[in-house]
Amino acid sequence: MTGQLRLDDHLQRYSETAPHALAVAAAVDAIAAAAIEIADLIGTGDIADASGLTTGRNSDGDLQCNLDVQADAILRRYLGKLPIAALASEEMREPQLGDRDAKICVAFDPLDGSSNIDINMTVGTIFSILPAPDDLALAFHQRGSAQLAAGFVTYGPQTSLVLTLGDGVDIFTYDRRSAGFRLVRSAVQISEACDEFAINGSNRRHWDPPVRAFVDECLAGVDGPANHDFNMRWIGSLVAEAYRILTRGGVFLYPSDARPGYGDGRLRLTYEAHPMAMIIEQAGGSASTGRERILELSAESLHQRVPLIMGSSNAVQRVAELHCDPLLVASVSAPLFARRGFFRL
Ligand code: AFP
Repeated sequence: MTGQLRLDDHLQRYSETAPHALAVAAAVDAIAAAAIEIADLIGTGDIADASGLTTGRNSDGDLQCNLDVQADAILRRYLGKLPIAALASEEMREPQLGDRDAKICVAFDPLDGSSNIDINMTVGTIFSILPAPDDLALAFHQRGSAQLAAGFVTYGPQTSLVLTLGDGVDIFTYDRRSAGFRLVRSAVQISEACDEFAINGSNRRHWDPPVRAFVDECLAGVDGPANHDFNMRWIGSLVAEAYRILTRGGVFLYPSDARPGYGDGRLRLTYEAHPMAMIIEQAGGSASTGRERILELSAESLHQRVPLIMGSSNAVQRVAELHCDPLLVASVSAPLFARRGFFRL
């Protein structure tokens, strides 16, 4: 049964497979240990002032709560004990260079979705593990396809670690009785077909036409070009959306939009989109900006944003088709507008 395999046994087997594997396994083990401490901290909520109240802004201007800072410190404490060539975090202005002889670099978002903490919703830690380049100044300018491993932890009803080591996606859930992560799902696969879409619909007036056309197709359901009814979700927590897609398929969109500062969307390439894209593709899905495959991209700056459309490959492909073909957008939109007088041009 999958529930018997412990994470540390899984990592032990992997660590013997390649020269960098031992370093990758040690980093994942450290992140898992840090996650248990973070989960305990979040779990106390306002009892221990582990609230989501904002205390300021990080180096990139994002609102920051005390738990963002505490989670960042916990991860850096555990990872700091390992030989790591370069470390980067959403809460750090610049990467921190370390052991020049180390084989790996690690980037992470210590607490994604932290604006959900006060409403007791699932938040998470996202991480990306890369090979250490000869020139460490290039550590976080590598293409997403260079990643050796990627994963995220959900702090929700379960504390679960979603992990890819480059050979499929496995999910481990923390077992408080035995104080260890246990395998609950192996070789996770995302269905090609899509029954659910996730986007923050309040931004509709700011979207580019291809995104608006895709969402309108979903809303038109069996009455429109998709000839299929969809459900909609928006949790406001990337890790929760990703976990749902890994569980029952679907598509997540955080596109660029016309709001100031959202010309490249909201999500960061290095420590959000790259790791999520590796996980989604390893599970048989797709991850795109709408025009380019996320894993083909390399960051020009550490906190660079990128549009992210990820999940069931049929849906991601449809969004890409709409981005490539303005005539298709027009043909999709016209009947929808005509049929739905509210949008009559
Ligand atoms: P926070 O970490 O500031 O809560 O942002 C979470 C997030 O980066 C991602 O997890 C969500 O999918 C997305 O932002 C929600 O963005 P909106 O609040 O604009 O819907």
